[in-house]
Amino acid sequence: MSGSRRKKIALIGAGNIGGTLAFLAVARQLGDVVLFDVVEGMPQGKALDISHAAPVLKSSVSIIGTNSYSNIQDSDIVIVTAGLPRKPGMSRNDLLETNANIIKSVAEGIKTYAPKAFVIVVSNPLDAMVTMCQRVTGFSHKMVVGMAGVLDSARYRAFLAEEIGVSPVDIIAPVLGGHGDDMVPLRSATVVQGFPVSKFVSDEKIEAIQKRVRGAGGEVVSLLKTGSAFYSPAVSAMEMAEAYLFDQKRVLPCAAYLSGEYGLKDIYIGVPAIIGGKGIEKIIQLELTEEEKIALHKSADGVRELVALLPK
Ligand code: A3D
Repeated sequence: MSGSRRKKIALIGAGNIGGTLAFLAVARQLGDVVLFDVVEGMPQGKALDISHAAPVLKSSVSIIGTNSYSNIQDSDIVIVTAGLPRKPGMSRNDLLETNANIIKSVAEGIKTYAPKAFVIVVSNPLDAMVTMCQRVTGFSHKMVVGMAGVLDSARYRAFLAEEIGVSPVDIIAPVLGGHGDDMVPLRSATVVQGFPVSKFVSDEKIEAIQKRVRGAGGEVVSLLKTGSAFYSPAVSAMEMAEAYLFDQKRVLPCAAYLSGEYGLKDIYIGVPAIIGGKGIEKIIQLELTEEEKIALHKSADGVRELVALLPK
């Protein structure tokens, strides 16, 4: 990353998540923000609105909206939310073909104008879209990552906190695997301030909560009727962005590229990783139970099936 100038944050896709990210980035003064979308006027309108919030937010960073990739030139970080969200009754996988073509064009724009950026992909189906983005940019695997685990874990934490009657802040509840119905909430690593979750909740209740976590995205879609969750995906992507921009060395579950870790190779899938100023600095290898290992590999099979369907 460059030295003294303000950081530059490019957001590709100015829809529900992109717009929320733009607001958060300005409110937190992460750097100068460029909000890109193919729809003419919309990113410009959202950027103008947010720029009028800046004085009240006591924020000194700038924000512009654009339909031109040239404006993302030399961005330090790019967060990709371009693509269709689910409608009620749809699975994330139903978005594959449309979003793969969108990600292809987005990745070409990033490759041309922001070749040194750390890229966080949010578009669904997540594991396949991050794979596509890395393939087209040709960037190092350490610099292209997918956001899903922070959100899936946050959902798990929120549901557990509600059940137990404690703050979600005190719960660590990692979710690994692909961002789909086969995701793997890790009971063996789920703790309340270091104490095993089984001290607080019955096995049956944990099972029911894990099932709800797997379907939580769909639960939001069916309530909203148009669009999918956006506040929680936006703050989750922002947590990863801050870990990179401020070299925080955070341990976060994210869709990272594996080269043999967890017995998996040449695949993007959700695992705990350290994010710092060099991107994905390390994959953390946890001791999984036999049941969790099987579930992770089953989830990986599902990701591979989707990746095989990606257009060349
Ligand atoms: P939405 O509000 O529809 O915004 C998507 C934006 O992408 C729209 O403004 C489109 O105009 C724009 N777009 C379409 N084509 C292009 C293109 N070629 N280049 C640039 N922009 C384009 O959706 P959203 O913000 O709610 O969701 C965005 C994506 O995130 C969807 O694919 C969702 O399924 C996905 N999502 C992922 C998670 C994860 O946890 C991984 C959670 C929630 C949503």
